[in-house]
Parts: sequence; C-alpha cells; structure tokens
Amino acid sequence: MKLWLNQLTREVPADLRTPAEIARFELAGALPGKKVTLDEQPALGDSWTIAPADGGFRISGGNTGLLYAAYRLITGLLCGEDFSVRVSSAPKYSLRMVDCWDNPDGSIERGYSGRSLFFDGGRLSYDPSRIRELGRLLASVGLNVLCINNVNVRFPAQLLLEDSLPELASLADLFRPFGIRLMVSVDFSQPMRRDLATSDPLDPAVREWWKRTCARVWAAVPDLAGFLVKADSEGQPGPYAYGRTHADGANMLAEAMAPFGGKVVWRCFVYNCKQDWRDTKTDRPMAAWEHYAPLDGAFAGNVILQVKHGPFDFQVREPLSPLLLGMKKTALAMELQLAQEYTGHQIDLYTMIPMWKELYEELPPDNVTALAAVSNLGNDAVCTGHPLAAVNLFAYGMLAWDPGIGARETVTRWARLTWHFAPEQERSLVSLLLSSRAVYEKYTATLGLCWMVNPHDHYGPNPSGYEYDLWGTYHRANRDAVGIDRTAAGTGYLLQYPEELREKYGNPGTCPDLYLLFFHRLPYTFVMQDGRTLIQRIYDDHFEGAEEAERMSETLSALPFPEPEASIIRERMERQLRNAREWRDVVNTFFHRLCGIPDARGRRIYD
Ligand code: GCV
Repeated sequence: MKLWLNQLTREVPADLRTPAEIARFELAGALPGKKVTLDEQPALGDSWTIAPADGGFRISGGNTGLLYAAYRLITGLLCGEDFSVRVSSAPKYSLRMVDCWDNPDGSIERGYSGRSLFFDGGRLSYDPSRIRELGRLLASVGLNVLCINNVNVRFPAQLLLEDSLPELASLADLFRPFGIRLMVSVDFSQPMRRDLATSDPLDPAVREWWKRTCARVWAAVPDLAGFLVKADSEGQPGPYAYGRTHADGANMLAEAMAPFGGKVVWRCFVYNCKQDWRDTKTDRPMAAWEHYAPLDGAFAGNVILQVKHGPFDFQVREPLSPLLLGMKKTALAMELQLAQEYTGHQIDLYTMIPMWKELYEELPPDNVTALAAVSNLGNDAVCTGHPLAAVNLFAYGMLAWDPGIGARETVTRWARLTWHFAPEQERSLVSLLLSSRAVYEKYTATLGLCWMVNPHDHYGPNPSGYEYDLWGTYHRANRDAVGIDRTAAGTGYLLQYPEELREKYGNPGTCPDLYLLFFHRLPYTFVMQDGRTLIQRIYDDHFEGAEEAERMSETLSALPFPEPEASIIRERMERQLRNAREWRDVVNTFFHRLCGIPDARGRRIYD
C-alpha cells in the first residue's frame, strides 16, 4: 500500500487527530535532524508556502495546507527539488475527488485490484491501519474527497444514510486527519424504500424526507462532502419517472443539504441504453448535451454536474465532451477513470497523463470547478493491482492540484519516489510509460474507432461485440467503409462544439488522424494525410502496436524491479503480449475479410 511513499517506513499512529499533527509526524520521520517549523494560518486552507529558515524550513499554510506542504517537502527533496528559495502553491480545484465503485458485498464494479477496502458482507468492514495508509497516500498527492460506494447504488448501500450511519461516521473519523472528506453515492428513489410512495422531487413529502435525512446524516458526519448521484442512467432511478428535469432533482437534494455545506455531484452520463442498432438517427455521443445543455444556469449553487471527459464512456480516444466547453453557467467537474475498464484492466500498461494533457489542450482550466476520477484501488497487496498502474493515481492527484504540470516531469517524479533506479533505467521506464497509451491505442481501436471490445467485460477484441447491441455503440463497418459521419451532414454531433473545433474536426482532409473515424465515415481507400490508405493505416497500427508491446516487454525485463513487484509486472506483461497479438490479428482479419484489400507490406493476416 505504500507505493510512492515506500520511504515512509513508520506507520501513522492512530492517535493523531489533525492534518497538522500528521504533518509533524511525517516530517520528523522522514527528515530527522532537520528543523522544520509549522506556522498554521487557517485562512490559507489547502495552500502553503515553504521557505528556507535557520538551516531548515518554515512551512506556513492552512490546516490541510501544512500536510500537503509536508508531503511536498519530503517527496520534493527525494526528487532533487530546490527549496533554497521560497515556494508557494495552491490547488487549482478545491474538490479533488476519487470515486470508488465499491459494492456492499465487497465486490468492485470495474475493479481490477482485488476487493473493496471498505465493504464486505453487506456492511462497512475495513482494516483501520490500511485506511490510514490509504489516507496518507491520497493526502500525499493532495486528493481530498473520497466517495466510497458505487454510483449504481446496490442494496444495502442505502443504509449508509440510515442504520449504517454510525459506521460511516467512524470511517470519516479515520480519514479526517488526512484532510479527506467522505462522499456517498445515493439512490434517488431512497424515500420509497421505507416511507413514501414516490420519490418525485417536487413532492413536498419527498423534499421533507431528504431534509430530515440530510440533517441526520450531517449530524453524524459534519464534514461530509456531499452526495454523488447517477440518475436516469443505465437503469438507475431518477426524476424523469415523474416528468421532472434533472435540475428539479438535483436542486431538491441541494436545498436539503445547503444548511450543512454539502454539494450535490450529479453525473451527466445519461443516454438511451436501449437503442435499436438499426436506428441510425440516434447518436449516443450527442445524448449528454441534449439532456443538460438546455438546463445551463438552472442548477442551484451547490450542485456540480460531473461530466465524463468524452461523450461516450472512457474509450481510448474520444474528443473532449462538448458539455465541458458549452455549459458556462453551471459548475462542472470533469470525470476521469483510473480503473482501466476499457484501457487494459490493469494488466496492460496504460499511463493516462498524456491523454489528460491532450484534454487540457482543449479545455480551459477554468471551465471546470472540480475533478473526479473513478478509483483504481482495491485490497490487493499492491493496491492498484499492477504496480505500474499506481502512476495513474499519483498523476491524477498532481493534475487535480495543478493541471499545468508536465507529463514527463510527473511520471519521472513518481518513478523516482517509487523505484529509486539509476538515471538511465529511470529514463527508460519513464519513456516506456509515457508511450504506453499510444501503443495500446494502436493495437486496439485506432483512429477513434471505439467499442471493439468484448461486451460487458471490456477486455480483449471483439469488433462486432457491440455492433448489434442496445448500447448505442456502433462503428458500422461494411465492405466499403467504416465509422459514423458526425458532421452537420451526418448525425450533427459536431454542431455541439464551438466553431473552432467544428473546423478542426469537420473536414476529413484536415481532421487529426486519431479522431478520423470518430467524426467521419470513410472508405477503406481514403488517402490519409501521410499518403497511406485508411485500411493500410489500420493494418500498420495493429502490426506496429503489437511489435511495440514486444519492445516494451524487453525494456521492462531489463529493469531491476524488486520482488514481489517484479513477478507481478512480468506476469502481467505476458498477458499484455497475448492480448496485443490477439487484438492485432482479430482486428486485421475483421477488416480484411470485409474489404478484401491485402496488406501492402504482405504481412500475415489470417483469413
Ligand atoms: C458504474 C459504464 C460502465 C459501468 C458504470 C457506468 C457509469 O457503463 O461499464 O460499469 O457503472 O459506465 O459510469 O456509471
């Protein structure tokens, strides 16, 4: 569980109660003999200053600011950072959230690192010392809100607001000294579970029910960050059942928790998940905008709309969600996914920060007021399953603090803290990790092709797996062409974007290659900007992706990882290689059988 904090060898004692006490403890343990004075200025909140003083350092900051600065100083010194001059820092976003999709039975939806750290057998159940380790880990990268249960609220998770409230309060007590506030996912129909015949958000009895519930919940957990809500999405209940809008639903909860300072984090993952594949008019990426853009400005001040970074669902390549650009009068959180649902299940290497940096090339940082990420944690001995998947949690914390950080700088920092390699080895690991997303993209679904995965499980190739399904996930490949025209001449999705992006993506002659089949339907003979045909590019990417995975494997095997991590890394790399070969051959064969065009370089495609 220590991951990048393996240099902090002493367990955090159970009797430390505040972030400042933990800061003192960590500094004394990690920098023995260094004089570090702490100057607490509550008004500074999360922000901090570190200045050289009397041969040591003086840290000033708010209560949590002192803790963040302590971790920054400890890790920064190990990374060779210069503290000989005064350094100050403040987070870009005040809510830096981690969303766990943990179920009360201890399973984790889309979890690839073992079982839940919080639940088992239908109730909260955890090892307090592991929770303190987790608190330390999250605080060390500035993460400050943890939603502990799945957005698909499965019974008896509802009891977190009822019978299990005292246990929720005890868990909140454990995280509080690390500056971490809990959040819970709630079931919109919860009033009907015991007391009422409706959960209509405009019904006075329902409104009263939520007010009473919030008063009880915040009395038990006074610093609860709020409720996370998945409503009218993939079978979850919501306001549409009563002909109400999502603003009606969110504002009703917002009013109930306003006296206690809570936030309603309302997810915008709403689409028709019962589409007929024959219907070519409905285009799933358009859904979020259609549901929410008309409500811009209608949400209460303590509502945040949480929007997945792309318009589909955490695919390897999607353009930025147009909602993140268009809703100017609503507080927004961008949702990322650390759990590698579509990106290799924490078996295949997939370092996300290059992808996040691409999102920020189009997203003005002030457009969102918060970041959220679906957790990649579980109770495996290495809590991110794959030891190298920890880089994503680390980098996410750094990004949520400062979206301007560099990808190489961040990955290098993580590598140095975690592995303590010689410079040459560190450089080789960092380069490999930075290239891992591009490699994965090549051998899976290149050029913006999405959804070629095995249905439901989402690991491994299956080009037609979602093609005749209900979920709105089609590439519509036939013998002549592939992709969906999402320009004004097609579904019109592109019209949801500002003019500049319409121009960037609208013309297949100038659209960046990797987005080509997201926005356009093209014949296999279409000539790309580099002179290759579309089908040749598809073949080339798949052959290259699998070859590059082989090279990654060779590079990794030359690096001196310690045990037991070395064995885990080796074993997962072998699975990744099998996966890459499978993807290469299945996708190449799929297209070759359809179009009959041979590979110009004569490589083997199975027919
Ligand atoms: C928690 C996708 C996933 C679901 C997930 C959903 C969501 O559909 O496959 O497992 O449900 O996204 O984000 O709500």
